[in-house]
Amino acid sequence: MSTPRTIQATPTTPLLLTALMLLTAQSFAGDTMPYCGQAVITLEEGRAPSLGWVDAHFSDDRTRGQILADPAPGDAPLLRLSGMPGVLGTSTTPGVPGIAGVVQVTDVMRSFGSVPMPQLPETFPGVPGSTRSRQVTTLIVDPSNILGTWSPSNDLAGVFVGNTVQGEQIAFTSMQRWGGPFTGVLVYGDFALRYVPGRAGQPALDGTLSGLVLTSNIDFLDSSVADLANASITSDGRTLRITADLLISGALNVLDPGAVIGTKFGTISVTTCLAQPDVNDDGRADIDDLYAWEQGSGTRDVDANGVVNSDDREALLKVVRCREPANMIAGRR
Ligand SMILES: [Ca+2]
Ligand SMILES: [Ca+2]
Repeated sequence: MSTPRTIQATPTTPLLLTALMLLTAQSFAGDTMPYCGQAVITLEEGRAPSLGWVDAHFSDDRTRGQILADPAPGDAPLLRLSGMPGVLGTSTTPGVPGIAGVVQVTDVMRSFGSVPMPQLPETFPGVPGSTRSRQVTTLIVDPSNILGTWSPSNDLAGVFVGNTVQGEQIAFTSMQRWGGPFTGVLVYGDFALRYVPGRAGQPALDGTLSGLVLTSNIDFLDSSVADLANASITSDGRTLRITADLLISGALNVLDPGAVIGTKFGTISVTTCLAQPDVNDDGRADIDDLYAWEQGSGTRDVDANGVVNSDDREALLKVVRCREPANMIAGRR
């Protein structure tokens, strides 16, 4: 009587395996890259000497020298909601604070697949101390599990994040210039949003850390300027949204002992659109997706905005080009 049962079991097993493999392939094909977006950042002035007042905000187009010398308020979006700026310090005299208030800046994200253009006389990736150090966006995530698929950065003494092991990041393109009761100015920017799992869930003075860290990359690379706390991290597959409080982090405290770690000094609201480059749904992003797109087959709305047009082709070209030859999505984790 045992023989018939063995025969019955044999065809069932491969069918089950096939079904499981199909399910697995579908889930891998959901990987996405941030293709456009911005961070709206509100900054509460006067929370520490090193955070006196926001003097100016500069775009990707400005060199390090221009950022130090150009007149306020700079060429990037800056909206003063309250307060009054002070008078900047010089090389010999300290700055004189105005009235601390709140300033909102908008910092444009660099698209995945986009390599920063050299801004003469500056080059890319740049030389700390003499040029900017513009950042690239490298994040590839499953929208249903953002932090679970965001590769981690190292955390050196709570001060440098991503200095030895740089995980994935969302790169921003602006530079903030601050005044305070010190000589000269302070500059924070070429921000990269990185992830340190060991910080996630940790209690801080003004909230609970998310593990996401805003690093500044001008002269002192990989500096942890702000921890994102009390965060909301959501995605519907088309858009990734991160809203959080900004808390003073380790690098600011090293620069300025008056900057108390964990103190809230603003908020951040990141909105990015997500590109889904696997047009032919085979679990990979490669040249075959471009062929499929050109032939009019597959999921051609790469930027998932509901319209198929040349923007989708451009997004796909960028992603496919920058992923050669390491173009596997399936099995990358
Ligand atoms: Ca594909
Ligand atoms: Ca589209």
